[in-house]
Amino acid sequence: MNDAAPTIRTTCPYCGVGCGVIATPSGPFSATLQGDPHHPANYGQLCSKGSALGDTLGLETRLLYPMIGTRRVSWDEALDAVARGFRAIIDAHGPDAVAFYVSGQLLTEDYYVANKLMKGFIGSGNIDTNSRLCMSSTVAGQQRAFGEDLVPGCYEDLELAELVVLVGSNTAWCHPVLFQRLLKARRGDPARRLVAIDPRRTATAQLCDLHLAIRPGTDVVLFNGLLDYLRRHDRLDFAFLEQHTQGYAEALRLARATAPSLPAVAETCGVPEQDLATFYHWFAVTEKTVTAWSQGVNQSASGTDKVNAILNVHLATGRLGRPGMGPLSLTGQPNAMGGREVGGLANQLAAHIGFDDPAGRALVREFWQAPRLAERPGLKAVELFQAIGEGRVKAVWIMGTNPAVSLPDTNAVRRALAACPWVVVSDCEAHTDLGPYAHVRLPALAWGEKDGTVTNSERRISRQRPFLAAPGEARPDWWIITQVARRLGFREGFPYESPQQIFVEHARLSGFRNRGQRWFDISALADLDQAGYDALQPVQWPVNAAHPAGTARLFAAGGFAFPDRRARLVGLEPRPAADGPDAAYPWVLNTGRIRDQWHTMTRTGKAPRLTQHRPEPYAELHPTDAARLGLADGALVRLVSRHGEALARARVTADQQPGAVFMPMHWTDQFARRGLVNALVHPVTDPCSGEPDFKYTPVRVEPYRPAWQGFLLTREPLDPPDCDYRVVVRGQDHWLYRLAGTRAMANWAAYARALLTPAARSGAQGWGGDEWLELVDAPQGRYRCALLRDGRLAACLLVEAARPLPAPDWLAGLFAEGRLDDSLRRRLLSGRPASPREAPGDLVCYCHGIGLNTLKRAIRDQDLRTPEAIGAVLGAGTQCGSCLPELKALLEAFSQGG
Ligand SMILES: Nc1nc2c(c(=O)[nH]1)N[C@H]1C(S)=C(S)[C@@H](COP(=O)(O)OP(=O)(O)OC[C@H]3O[C@@H](n4cnc5c(=O)[nH]c(N)nc54)[C@H](O)[C@@H]3O)O[C@H]1N2
Ligand SMILES: Nc1nc2c(c(=O)[nH]1)N[C@H]1C(S)=C(S)[C@@H](COP(=O)(O)OP(=O)(O)OC[C@H]3O[C@@H](n4cnc5c(=O)[nH]c(N)nc54)[C@H](O)[C@@H]3O)O[C@H]1N2
Ligand code: SF4
Ligand SMILES: [Mo]
Repeated sequence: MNDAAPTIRTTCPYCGVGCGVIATPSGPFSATLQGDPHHPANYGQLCSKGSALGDTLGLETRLLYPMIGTRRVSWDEALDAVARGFRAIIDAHGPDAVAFYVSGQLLTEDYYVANKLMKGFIGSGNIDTNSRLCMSSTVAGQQRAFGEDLVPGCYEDLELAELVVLVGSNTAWCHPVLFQRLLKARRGDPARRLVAIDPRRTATAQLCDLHLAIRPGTDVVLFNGLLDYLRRHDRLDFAFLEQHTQGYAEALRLARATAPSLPAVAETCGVPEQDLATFYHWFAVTEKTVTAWSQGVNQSASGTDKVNAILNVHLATGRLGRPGMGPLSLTGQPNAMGGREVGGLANQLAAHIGFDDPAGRALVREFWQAPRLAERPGLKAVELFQAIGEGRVKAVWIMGTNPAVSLPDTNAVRRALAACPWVVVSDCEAHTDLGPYAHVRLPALAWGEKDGTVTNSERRISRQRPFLAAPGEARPDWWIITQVARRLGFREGFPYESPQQIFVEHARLSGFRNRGQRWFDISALADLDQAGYDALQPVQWPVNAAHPAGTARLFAAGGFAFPDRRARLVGLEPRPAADGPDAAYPWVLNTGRIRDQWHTMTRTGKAPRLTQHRPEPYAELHPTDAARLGLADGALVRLVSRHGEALARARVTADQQPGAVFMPMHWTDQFARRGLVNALVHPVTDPCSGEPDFKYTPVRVEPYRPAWQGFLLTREPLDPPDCDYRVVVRGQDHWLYRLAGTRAMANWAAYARALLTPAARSGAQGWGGDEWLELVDAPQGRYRCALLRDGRLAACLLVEAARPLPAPDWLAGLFAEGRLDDSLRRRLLSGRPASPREAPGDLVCYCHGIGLNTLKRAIRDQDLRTPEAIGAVLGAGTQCGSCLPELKALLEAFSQGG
């Protein structure tokens, strides 16, 4: 390869940290990637997901051509069909009978065009986004407090703060690079403190100085209690309150009424009074405090109130907008913020202008020359799919998100989609749970191919630049939407030929008749030509005449976005849960993320190293609950709610509280049978934001006792039939299927042959070089086989009715070997290596590929006491740092004699 291969600076497509990535193409469809040392979000660091981006660029599963049903069609035919379908329904039933459902993973330019088309030209407010499931409570809370959806602080504040409070945020797994920055700053100064507020003892909580394992849903009481404590201890900043705010008397009154004392709050929140006192004291005495939060706050029936409870204490202490202090919402998706900038939520219009302001509507109408601007907000995601189910909305175009997986109550969502007369889906992937519901599928460019901007959690706009060729006939989302807009008759409003043209229009709108009423203002970028756009450096908005180089922090001198320039403290009364546990469904189901998977696994599920950390859908339960159910760690469980059911592997851990179950959100029908957590989740939403209550569904947990369990390893993907439970994991050189069934199988040998050598079914001979090793013990319900092809391992199947199976990792490792020698062959059906030392165990350190067993042996044999010592010996934890919490937990377990 050429030494001076060109490098391209771009931005990671995963979380809202927004790390800079440098790509060096190694072919039209491949590249090597590394962290950008000059990007101010990450200064060169990447987490496990970012480091594995290169493994996710493969084209095998991409959607590469427009499809109508199962028929490949030309772009012209597809675009004509999409426009005709929408036009017919609009003409017959009006603009509110159609909708777009878009995504925080679209680029700002894509989002802008989609929003303009729906709200300005089709004339309906019905465009909502998966940010409704993610950031909308924060949007609503920030609007209530500041008058506009604004994040006052920046990442550097996390490093400057002396106290950082992480509320409902598993930062170590979900915003890993930011968490590493935080830990690194703390290493320099042990007096800095970290507090986690989360019902679970997460990887994040394990590295904090204090963890308040609150009862789920009680955050408002906790922060009301803090506000009252600050008043009692004379820590309020009355000068700030008087000069810059409104509503504090009522907020203080309600705080006192609802959270009057430490014992009362400790009781409601279910935390030790001493720990609560420590937290309140630290907060009271530490001016440089940052409170950061994420989905444990937002995704709640009281999400907006939780956000305001946090903003109240920062306003009451005047702690915002100055270095090292302030509230900091951690955004989920790479462009959750950019979507909010363009107004992609159904209850926003455009450019931080809402529907309720007539002057704002007039301004947007004039700027867009909009023939029929929407006059009122559209349907929010959950309502939107309910309206589809009821036939009120008859056409929907879904882009960059998978509502069949990620919305609550997916059984109802899927029924609605099945009955919807016109479903259009723009996606990069050919096989998703949504695909079967689409009448038309449009192939979108993916990360590495697409071109535009994203905005991270600290209001920083960065470029995503293409470094790969566009595969097949895939096209950028903005182009697809523009083409449909023209076919709907709106050519003049949609003249775009490049993302740069869209970006400058968006920048101009942000400054249009903006005399300081709207903080969102990037008018200093409105003159960028193509070269300027291509060279755009990461910059934090506002970027305008007053702040040409961008703005790190807002509000140090007040100036909130209400007409009176004052912020609002919101009086908060904790509301009872809309749907809580009862005798039939006594557990609370909490859901969320794992370290190495991203959402529906369309990309991270392809990278063998990312699938190893948590390879299977699981349900975490407290040991007392497990004992009550007679469940061992690793057994299968069935979860049932009023809305559906799911199967998962039990993980028994005291990190969970009794009465609570945690299940990750990632598994779809593509990767697991009955592993979809949203089949269980209730469609309850926050009354203010419409954000789903993903973390508080009443469920029942039952042991699931299959007639047999097994695993299958193969070199090529297969479709093993007759399983009630089935999970597929992509490994290096192999595919692993974990299987279980409730019906005893009569003849495993026949099953294996039919599956592994299909030719045998027709009576023909198998492959010339095939060799079977087999062990059948019918009375014990045991079956094991291995298929060797030309001496190399091609597949193996191990089944047990009652007894435990060996771990699959040793057998899986043999797929990398050439011809197996006699000693290996002899061991194959045992499933175990001659010496246990050869089995590395579950992967812990992604960067160095180090497994749990390897770590345990090193800790024991070499008496390692600290993560640094482990790092020195094995390298684990020294690169991206994502596994540090697990190393620490492992060391703790050892020091306690585990
Ligand atoms: N690895 C990985 N990283 C990601 C993503 C991913 O898919 N994978 N997705 C990205 C996206 S879009 C998002 S939105 C973010 C989400 O990032 P996070 O919000 O950090 O992640 P979650 O796991 O959804 O939930 C956070 C925590 O909320 C806690 N929680 C539940 N109920 C309550 C409660 O009542 N009060 C409090 N205080 N806490 C509660 C849960 O126990 C959980 O640990 O992650 C982003 N980063
Ligand atoms: N139970 C439970 N459910 C949840 C959550 C939870 O915590 N618990 N969290 C919620 C949150 S915060 C979020 S953000 C959502 C995420 O949920 P989704 O948005 O449904 O998940 P993704 O897998 O990110 O879906 C992205 C889809 O878009 C495609 N795609 C990627 N890039 C592009 C592109 O550039 N253009 C187009 N057209 N398509 C693209 C991918 O192939 C994929 O099919 O899940 C929500 N659902
Ligand atoms: S922290 Fe987020 S943005 Fe940074 S590399 Fe990891 S996933 Fe990408
Ligand atoms: Mo999200």
